[in-house]
Amino acid sequence: MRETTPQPVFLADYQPPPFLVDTVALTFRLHPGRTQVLSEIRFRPNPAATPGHDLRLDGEGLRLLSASIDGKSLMAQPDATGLTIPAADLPEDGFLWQAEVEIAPEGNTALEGLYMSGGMYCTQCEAEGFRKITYYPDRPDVMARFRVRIESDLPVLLSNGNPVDSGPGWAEWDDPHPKPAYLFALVGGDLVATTDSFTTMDGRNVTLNIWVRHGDEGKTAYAMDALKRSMAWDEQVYGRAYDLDIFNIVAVDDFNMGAMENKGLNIFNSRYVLATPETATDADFASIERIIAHEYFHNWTGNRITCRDWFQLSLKEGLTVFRDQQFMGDMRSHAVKRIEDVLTLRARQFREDAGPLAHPVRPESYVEINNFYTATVYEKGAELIRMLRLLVGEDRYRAALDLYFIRHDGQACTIEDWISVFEEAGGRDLSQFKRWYGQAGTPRIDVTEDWQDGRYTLTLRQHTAPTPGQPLKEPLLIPVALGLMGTDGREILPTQVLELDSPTLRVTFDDLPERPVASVLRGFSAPVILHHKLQSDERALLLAHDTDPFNRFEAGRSLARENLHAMVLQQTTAPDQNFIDALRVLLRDDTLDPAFRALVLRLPEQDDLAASLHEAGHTPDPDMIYDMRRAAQTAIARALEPDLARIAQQMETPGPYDPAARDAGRRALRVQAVTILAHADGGTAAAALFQSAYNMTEQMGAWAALLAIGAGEQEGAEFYRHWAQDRLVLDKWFMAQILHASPDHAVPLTDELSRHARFDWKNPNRFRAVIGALGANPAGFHRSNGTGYQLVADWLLRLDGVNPQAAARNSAVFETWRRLDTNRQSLIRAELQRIAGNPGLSRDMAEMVARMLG
Ligand code: 0A1
Ligand code: ZN
Repeated sequence: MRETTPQPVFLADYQPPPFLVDTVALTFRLHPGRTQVLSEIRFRPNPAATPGHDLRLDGEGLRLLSASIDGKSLMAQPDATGLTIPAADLPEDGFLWQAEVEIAPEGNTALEGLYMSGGMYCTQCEAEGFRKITYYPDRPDVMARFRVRIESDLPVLLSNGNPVDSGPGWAEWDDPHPKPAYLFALVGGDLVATTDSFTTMDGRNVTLNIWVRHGDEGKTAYAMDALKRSMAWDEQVYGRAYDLDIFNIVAVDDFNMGAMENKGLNIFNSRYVLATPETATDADFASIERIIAHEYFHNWTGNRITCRDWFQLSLKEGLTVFRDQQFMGDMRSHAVKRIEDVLTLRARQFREDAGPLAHPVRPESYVEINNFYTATVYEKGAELIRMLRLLVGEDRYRAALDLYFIRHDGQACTIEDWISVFEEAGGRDLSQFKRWYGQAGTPRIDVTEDWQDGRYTLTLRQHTAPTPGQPLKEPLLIPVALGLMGTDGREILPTQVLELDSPTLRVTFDDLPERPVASVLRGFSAPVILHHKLQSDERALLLAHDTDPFNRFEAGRSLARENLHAMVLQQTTAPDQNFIDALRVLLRDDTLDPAFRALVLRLPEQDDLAASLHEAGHTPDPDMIYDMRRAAQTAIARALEPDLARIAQQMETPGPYDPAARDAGRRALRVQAVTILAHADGGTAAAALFQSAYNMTEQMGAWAALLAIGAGEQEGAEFYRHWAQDRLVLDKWFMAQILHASPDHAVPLTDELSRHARFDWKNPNRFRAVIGALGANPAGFHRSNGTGYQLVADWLLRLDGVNPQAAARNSAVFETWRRLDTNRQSLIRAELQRIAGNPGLSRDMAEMVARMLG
């Protein structure tokens, strides 16, 4: 709870730690209300810091029982955030700190530090949770060797590193790799493991365990398979092998984020581990594969090489996201993966960059670091690495990474260290590129064309609008991949990469036989908003023939967006015939990957339309967007009914269920076809699919299609009866109803479901499935009477009292408020002010609402 106004931390104020830690020995005597933590920490003065500092240790919510230095007991007086030992009391050459503290994991609802979930002990220490376990210099640039003893009657006791020994009621672990405290982990519980093994390229035999609650052991096979593929991939592609004898993964039900890369002991939100064909959708399987890989890849990019301070968070997160994207592309389809990644980037990161929460990939200040685990740090950070690779080429990218691993292994690094290896291995100056890390906002590129006497000229202009705290923007170095297509659909010029490094760039092409159609920003070569006016027949040409699969998709998407904009602005009730014709051609092209067809067939989401209308200078009206999107679906459904029905038949997968890309793509197209078809056939095909489905993908997809046309009540009841005992499937039951509720029904339904006996609001997954789902239903949430805003604000305040981090994350539903009409703006402002004025507000939430109110 807030007692004084929290002070921001600034990147510019970084100072090296005055003391380093060589070894840490911890003993845990686990008890729900009174866990004792004994620590023995060997400190020595940091030669890189000025001498004579006091020793400052972080510590929050700890009951200090005793403390000593070199065996001499101390009367330390902790304050609210830690304790200080005066320099005069510290031996000059180093010393042993010993302390005993008591903590209460059962009362820890914030899920940070040591807490309990379903009778099991677990930890979450990133970013600053270790200070809730014991007194320590809780900062990533202090790296130490940890040895841990756990005492408890629970059968499974785990920590980082390799097991040393164990007996009845105790276990000891030793981690030979120095690590920051945020990578510490401990688990104690009555768990069951799926066990396998992996032999590394340097011959190390590694035991792999996935630990789950009894009863869940049949749901771990896919996660284990993904883990082994991740380990092999990192060896093949990056030359990185695993470095311990054991790798443990534990699934917990109460977890604020997706998962955590603790050294040798990854802790996962159970939704990213547990899956069977009957309980998990293809999207769930893909998330499991990606997140298992992501956490595993952190072993090198995050753990062996970590961050100097939390401003450098993207050093590990942007890079690890980029690596998991590469892995998923290799496992599945690069084309489809790229499209999906760009859709996520636009939906989450462009949205963040366009509003009051915009911040650079490397922020310059923060109040609460947990508020900066954002799409910008993660997804935009990954885009910066993708651009670097494009700018230096694949071979030099690999050379730069080799250099990074050799030079910085065991260190806590900065973005400067990262850029330097690219400058050296890439052989070029990247000082202008580095601006991407410091400048917030999504650049806009305007493309204009000129065609005269066989000479074709393209002009590119870049502009970045001001963002909070950054009124002036400098030109960035933007790689723009470009190709030219002839009107007969053949490629005239294969892809080349232009470097737009000033406000304007002009390129000319001579001796062309005809005016070409330019395919700009192929592969989405930079995270920018592209404005390139084309005629709809030119877009149709790119949709049909572009050699770049991303731009093929993009041409279809632009056509869809332009049609929907026209419908919203002119209030016409149907899209153009040529758009529908283009969709028909695509639907009938059986040479195309079904997953690709499913993506093109999907209309831009309501939030995408609101953002693009706003970008074009309009005030988006959520109700109108909802109505017009539905009208477009109906027009498409009527026009393409026979084709959609044929696809729904043709894309049947015979089973047994295979989560791999081929069948997943067929299911995606089938569900998409049935979803659109529901707008013409009243849901007949969807209801039939619901009944015949042998997997969760089709069952959920069919039910969602029914919900979206106001049907599906009976199916919902059936779904509940069947799945009420499966907590992850129950999340889907809550979420789907709210997500697809009609605009006037969404708020009352959310209110009703928030009173449901199974709405366990302290569980972050369940909270997101109910309150979060309302925020993801734009026309429902933005009801013009403000009831959606009130309901969400009430719940955020309630959650803030028990789990500030989760509450603050969920508060970002309000981030788009300034693009709305004045009525909605004043309703939201009032709610944000109501939250801000709450006396016991957490630091997390206080920072979020202050930034949103600007
Ligand atoms: N490093 C993890 C994400 C993570 C961050 C913070 C957490 O708790 C505050 C938990 C997990 C990852 O990138 O997967
Ligand atoms: Zn990560």
